[in-house]
Amino acid sequence: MSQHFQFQLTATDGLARRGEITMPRGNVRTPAFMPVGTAGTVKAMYLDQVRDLGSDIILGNVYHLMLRPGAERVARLGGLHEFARWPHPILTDSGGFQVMSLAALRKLDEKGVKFRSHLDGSEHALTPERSIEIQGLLDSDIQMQLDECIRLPAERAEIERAMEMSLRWAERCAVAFGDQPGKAMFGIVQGGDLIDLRIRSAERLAAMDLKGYAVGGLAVGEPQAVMLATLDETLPVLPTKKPRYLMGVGTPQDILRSVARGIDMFDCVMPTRSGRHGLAFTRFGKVNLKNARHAEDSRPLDETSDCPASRDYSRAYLHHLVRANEALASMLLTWNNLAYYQSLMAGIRAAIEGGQFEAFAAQTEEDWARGDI
Ligand code: PRF
Repeated sequence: MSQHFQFQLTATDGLARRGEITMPRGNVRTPAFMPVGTAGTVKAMYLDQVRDLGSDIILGNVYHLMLRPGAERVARLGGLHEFARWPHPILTDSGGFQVMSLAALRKLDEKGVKFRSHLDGSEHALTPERSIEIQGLLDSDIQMQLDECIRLPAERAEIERAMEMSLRWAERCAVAFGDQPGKAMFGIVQGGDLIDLRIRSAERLAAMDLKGYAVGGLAVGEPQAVMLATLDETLPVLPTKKPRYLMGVGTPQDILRSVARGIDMFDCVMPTRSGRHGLAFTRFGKVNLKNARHAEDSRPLDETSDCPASRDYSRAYLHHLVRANEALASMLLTWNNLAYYQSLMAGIRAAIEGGQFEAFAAQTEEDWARGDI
């Protein structure tokens, strides 16, 4: 632990990096997967379980928390860590991306974004300064700049406009954030699938000397190959000594292939949301427990796992819970999925440390391709 936000690379293997973020609330081992705790809860999980699976940090959302219960209320109740009883690091997303995907009647200009709540239609506004203020009220450890993410495919002029505005918003967020030694504000590279724009965005953010950098605007409709090619061109422009976070990504395969290119941090709703929809991630790929072929399958999802949800319950029982729409179906499958994601990250970190990343990645992809039936 450290009074200052710091990042140290402890090993590299090819372009893959093993590192450690240290900050007052604890350390984050990278490459890291951050479970999504949108509304101050990782849905269907106790945060003690999330921690026990090896999560060093979770993600929270400005958009959801400002609408309900409200950032000022969370602050009066002692901040998000105290409110949710998660004393470890929290990263918060700035809100713009969620406004564009969830809110109604959005109006975006240079000042910021006005929108109506998806909950009750009430009117709200987010500016770069207000987003940072809210992240401060939540007492977030890693705060994200407000940005504008363009879904792909899109026109060059639109991608460029949003990228340039996101750069100006990064400056405003950096000023609003100021000097907070124990915390960090990350900039977000935008630029769609256009390499020259990505490079310009990354260069201008790098020049701001922020404490970390995210790559946004990917996994928004483009093929995986385009996402990976964009990382190939963007990451060399970012400073080696700062953490790099790929926002909203992804599948286990996306994560493995992005780590191979030098990404250090990920967040995604995939393990949690899929868990609530009957889908299990395992070492041998995905298992859709809704499928009738599991109705009398007495095998667990993974008998070799340390996670009770993966090891101790039959597929037949999980199938029954999913079909019966039982709360326990969501709980057990989310638990299994986060256990799988965090064991994948632990495997990745150990492989990089041992200089075996390429072999680990090949074996992992082979196991997924084999399937388990
Ligand atoms: N910006 C922000 N949050 C995000 C994204 C982005 O581009 C994405 C895109 N994959 C997910 N979450 N602020």
